Amino acid sequence: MKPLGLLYIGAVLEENGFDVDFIDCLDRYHPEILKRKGKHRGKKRYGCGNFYKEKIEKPDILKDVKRRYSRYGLPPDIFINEIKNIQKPDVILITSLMTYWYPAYVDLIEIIRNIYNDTPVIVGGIYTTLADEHAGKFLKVDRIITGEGENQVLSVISEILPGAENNYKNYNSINDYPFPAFHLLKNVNYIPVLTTRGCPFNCTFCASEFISGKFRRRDPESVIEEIKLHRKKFNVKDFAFYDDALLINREKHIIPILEGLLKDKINIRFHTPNGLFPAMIDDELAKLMYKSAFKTIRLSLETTNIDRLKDISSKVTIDDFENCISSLVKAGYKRKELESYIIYGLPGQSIKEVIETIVFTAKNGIKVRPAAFSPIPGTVDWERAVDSGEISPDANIILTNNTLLPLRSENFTWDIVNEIKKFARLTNYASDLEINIFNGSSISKVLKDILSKPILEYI
Ligand code: B12
Repeated sequence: MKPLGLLYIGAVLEENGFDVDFIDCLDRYHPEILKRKGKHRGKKRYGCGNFYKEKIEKPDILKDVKRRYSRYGLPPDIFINEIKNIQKPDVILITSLMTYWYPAYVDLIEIIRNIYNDTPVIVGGIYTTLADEHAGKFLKVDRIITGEGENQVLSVISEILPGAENNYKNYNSINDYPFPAFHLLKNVNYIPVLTTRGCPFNCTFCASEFISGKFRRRDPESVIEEIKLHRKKFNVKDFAFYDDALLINREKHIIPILEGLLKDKINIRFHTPNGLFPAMIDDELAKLMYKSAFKTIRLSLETTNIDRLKDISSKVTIDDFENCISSLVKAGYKRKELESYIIYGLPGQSIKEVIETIVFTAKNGIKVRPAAFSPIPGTVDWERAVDSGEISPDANIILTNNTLLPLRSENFTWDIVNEIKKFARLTNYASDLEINIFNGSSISKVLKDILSKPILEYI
């Protein structure tokens, strides 16, 4: 989870003559963090790993929830040292990610205000874009920016900074943006890449449309140049695509990008933590992905309920999904190397549907990653959640956290969510061992001892 948006903003500022200092609050390798890490588990494959966290007091609204509440990333004392160690800035820029992390932005701004009371502070990002009114109320800052920031940051600085120029560069297209300023990070162990902005689909639960606007693709040549440059500059092998719709217009986009990179034999690996559209993957693309060393492949399935698939956006059918798996297997992937995202907790969704979807992925021999629904204001599923009484239109944004689904849903209680996760772990384990646990074998009987009644009823 790299702050890619802020690194784009950093690059724009540097390109326009600013000196930039950068504090990464999610730096897992900060020397002070490493000293304190305690139970903090170490590195995982491909540059992944756990964030440092500290248990903190729960906000009142969560007092009765029997779960720990933690702050992830740099604790305040380390952050304060960091900010005191840099030269007094003329302007402070902050990014925001998930909306329901807003208490962290509030705390951070309070700390900054205690140190630099008269320095202008500008905040942008996903939270300010999706919840601008809320941000305006809760964040004590000079400016709140919504949407893409590359041009806006320069015009806002021109307005609010005494002595700033007003003839900064104007970026006419995403191809004009400089490459993100990864050199500002202390440890670059993998690199995120964004080859497009936005998404042409309009899934009922997704907010991409409000964040990124119209779908746009970068020129393949520029993406190739960026990846080659960063491979060399930071000596990293792992590249993670952050695109919403990486495979759209594949003939003109991902295919030339991958073919261009293969020519140079630069020894890199790709990861797709944000799901791929299965309908776009046929034998040809699967072969190219295998050759290009795609190592983490996550496919957006969402559900096997045909009506819901159509309702969500019609971007995938069960046939598309099965054809995609068979193309990937033909290309050389083992089934256990493939993962599918499924969603649970959508308004009106039954537990049965979710369990059936997990069973479907397990029968296909692939892994499943269940993702809890997080209602986002403005989306179709937000309206549905409001209409069904699951969430009040003026609910505290904290309650939209995906982890808090059981607080909103009558069906998806804490026990059921735990059972779903346990069931998914079990089928994933079976996928690792390459065994089918649904064929009436003695193993399938053991399931009865492990799983609770409500889940077994659906198998
Ligand atoms: C890549 C991605 C991920 C990655 C990592 C994200 C990251 N960077 O940390 C992964 C796959 C890990 C991920 C996971 C999840 N994600 Co996600 N993800 C995205 C995605 C597709 C792109 C985010 C991104 O990096 N964009 C690229 C950068 C360049 O854009 P940006 O950050 O918006 O920055 C621009 C502007 O905002 C602005 N800007 C930003 N900062 C600043 C600062 C200043 C000062 C200024 C002026 C401007 C500015 O300028 C930037 C450049 O143009 C978005 C959807 C989207 N299209 O935005 C969802 C999204 C953010 N994810 C979402 C969700 C729900 C999740 C999950 C909860 C899914 C799940 N159920 O498991 C998990 C949660 C992870 C967690 N730990 O909590 C939701 C957020 C919902 C919310 N309530 O906030 C989104 C919006 C998708 C959706 N469903 O609509 N995600």
